[in-house]
Amino acid sequence: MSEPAGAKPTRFLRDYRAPAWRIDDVELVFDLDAAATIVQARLSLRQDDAAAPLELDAEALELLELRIDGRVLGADEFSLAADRLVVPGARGPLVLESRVRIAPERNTALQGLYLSGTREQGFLLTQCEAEGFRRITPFLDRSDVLARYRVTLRADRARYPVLLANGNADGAGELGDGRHWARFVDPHPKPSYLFALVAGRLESIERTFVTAEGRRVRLVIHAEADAIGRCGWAMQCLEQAMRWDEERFGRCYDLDAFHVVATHDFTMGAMENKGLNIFNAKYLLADPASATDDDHRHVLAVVGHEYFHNWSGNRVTCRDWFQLCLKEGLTVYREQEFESDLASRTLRRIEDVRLLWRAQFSEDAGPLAHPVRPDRYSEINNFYTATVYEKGAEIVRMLGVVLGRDGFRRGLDLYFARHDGHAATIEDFLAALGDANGVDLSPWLAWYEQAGTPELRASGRHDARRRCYELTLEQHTAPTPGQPHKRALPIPVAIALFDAAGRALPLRLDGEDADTAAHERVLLLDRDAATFRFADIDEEPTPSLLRGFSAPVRLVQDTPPPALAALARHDSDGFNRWFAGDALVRRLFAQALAGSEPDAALFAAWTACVGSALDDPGVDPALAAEMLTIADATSLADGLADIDPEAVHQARARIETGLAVALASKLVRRHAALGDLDDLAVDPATQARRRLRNACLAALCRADAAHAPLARAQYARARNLTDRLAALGALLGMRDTEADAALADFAERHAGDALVLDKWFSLQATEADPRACERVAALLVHPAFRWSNPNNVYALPGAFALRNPRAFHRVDGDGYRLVADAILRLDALTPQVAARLATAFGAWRRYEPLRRALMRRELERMLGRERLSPDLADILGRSLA
Ligand code: 0A1
Ligand code: ZN
Repeated sequence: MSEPAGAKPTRFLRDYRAPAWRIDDVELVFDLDAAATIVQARLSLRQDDAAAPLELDAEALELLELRIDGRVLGADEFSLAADRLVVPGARGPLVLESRVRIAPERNTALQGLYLSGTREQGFLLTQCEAEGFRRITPFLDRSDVLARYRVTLRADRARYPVLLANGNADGAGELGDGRHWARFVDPHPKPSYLFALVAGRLESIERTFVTAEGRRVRLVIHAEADAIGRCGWAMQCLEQAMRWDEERFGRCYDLDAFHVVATHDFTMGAMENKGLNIFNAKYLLADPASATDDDHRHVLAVVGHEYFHNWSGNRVTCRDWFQLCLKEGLTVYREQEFESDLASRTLRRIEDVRLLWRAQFSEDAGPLAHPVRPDRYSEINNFYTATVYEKGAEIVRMLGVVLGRDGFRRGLDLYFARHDGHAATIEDFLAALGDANGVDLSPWLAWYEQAGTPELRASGRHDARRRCYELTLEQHTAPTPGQPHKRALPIPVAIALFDAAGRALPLRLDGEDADTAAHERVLLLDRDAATFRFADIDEEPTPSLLRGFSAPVRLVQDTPPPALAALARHDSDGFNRWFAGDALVRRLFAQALAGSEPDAALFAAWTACVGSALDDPGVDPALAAEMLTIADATSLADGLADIDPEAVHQARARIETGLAVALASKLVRRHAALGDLDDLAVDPATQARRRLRNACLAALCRADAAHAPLARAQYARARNLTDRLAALGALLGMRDTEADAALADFAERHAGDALVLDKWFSLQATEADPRACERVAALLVHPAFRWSNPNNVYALPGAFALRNPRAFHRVDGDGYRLVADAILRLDALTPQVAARLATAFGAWRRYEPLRRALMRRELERMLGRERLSPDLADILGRSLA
């Protein structure tokens, strides 16, 4: 397959070669200025392959001077093309010195050194993952070149009072003429993608943390003056994350200072630069007035995630970008465990599985499907995907299930000990985990190499005469691009069997010892199909399968509805209670989509389960809220062909409204009973109750317009953002006469607060109404919307394209046109963001013929545009292939 015009050439994992040259030490001197920054680099290079010429990555750099061992090179001694600096005659070892000029304020791609905010007020910062460092200085910009860095920053003191880079501070002083300098030394060898600097007018808050090894560490969070007051929560999260990683995984911090910086201009969530994490403000700033409960938990998770990278990513890094999941899958898993230990394990698991279904299963079902470890890529920035992150974390979770908590810890200890200070591969990871436990984990490589969501079929049969229960498990994975034939994968299936009274039965497989029987166990399906026979089972049991979602598969089970309903009421695994409810919803949805009246008994069984969760004070309110919240339209459409999003919406709405109507009186009661909450508390228990109260409110407003006064009153009284936004959403959803006034009030109240206005944009962009398209078009010219700001883009056209299937897929094609126009406009500014939006068109072949044709037309229109970025060209090319 050849690349479309504008795309970079494809790289293949099989072509990996160790670097021919290496860099041991790096000295950098920056003369910082938004319009023109001068970067001087001094690299100590070693040559490992005598035949290989010296080739450095260099992009968007104006080269001023090049020296080798002190001698200035003439123009005929090197060549500088679009992205490469070649010095054919160079022989190592040598010292290469370069001086280049770059223009941070013109860098709208937000990779390399760029300006956050305005030229007068903003600050300078870097983003180097994956390949941004080559936009700062010529370098071997690959993750298996690990070097020690010494960095000097020089800048005007008044304009750039704060100067930061990775590592420990190593002096600072005045330069005269109003300028000053600061030096940093990072003792840990690191790849260039972890380099960072920050310079500007920033305020800070500071704490001291003493590690379990006795190191005193300065923790400093930096933000612009108007935001520093919202950093306290993040600081608490950071301290918790550091302590947790010591206790759970024995990992301590390793520098004298840990800096965290917030920016409003960032293409992703945050970045784990060594000792100098940089955060999208969205994932760092939080207080009850300007952030929701979900935001508070996201800050906890992302602060944890970036901090945990210090070991899983930084101390042990990736050999090449094909191994991206090595650091991301493991770190997402660590982040999930952190939040599960600190807040609610069940809630986090439900949220992760919802995300997996919505984002990863759908990615795996279309032309952009790729293995967790891709074997090829054209633009690596396009592989920061749900597959690499979420499915990558699922694989680590499965290994955790199979090895057990202690075994997994032993394995991880060995992995960190073996590879500390080095760049590793997935094979290294599996070998360490396996060696520490005396098992061969190589069959698990298949999970990393094979794309697609496996389907797991489960069917059970009770044999009364032989007093046994036979469970047959079968797996099948459909072909994905480039992988027509799939192998069987090792699939851990956590299981319990319940008797009619809801008691878990002892699980003894035929031939096993009687006293080994546990009440929950993990079956490993490691071939196409297998039958497991449980002994001493006197009655037809209710199987609870895939407990805690023990594998990222699509479960097809023949469990009858009454058994699912029993699980939804009594399963001792909170996740599986919700999962059983979801299975009932999907059956009802299938009936509604087929145009038939949903089965009354099934419907009654489901609403009774949700109702009992609502009534039962012993049920975690967060779980009750989740049971009230049915799967989103994208996830309900999983596995369907010829999707008609309008029909999906109608079928889903019918079930959702039906539930709310059936439970109306219970909802009113529970909503009222939950009324008495501390508005400003954000502890997990209060958050859970607030979540349930707002889920009740949303359901009531769906059931009957007569409940509008509840939402209006909550809007007027709300003292925190969670409640105010929930009320606004309810009013908007029911098209209340006061919705527009409330929208206007909200915008006025939060004017000037970019993060809150982003929520206001998103709420309108995701309203499940075809007219959202016109609303989004109008909001694109709102004064608070800037095309150059990725958060604004994700909040408005992004939310519309990726989270409003009903309006995006409007049958007149206006939704598609709007988004395609937005993508083309963005491509000239921030290609990475444009490419992300374009994934909304990826699943085009799964829609009914009319929409399929309309989507294809937009894809082709975009691809026909001249001067596409490599990022966008890659997504469009793969989508149409
Ligand atoms: N490594 C970061 C995510 C990240 C990736 C790419 C970026 O720019 C192209 C920025 C951030 C993480 O996983 O947190
Ligand atoms: Zn990460």
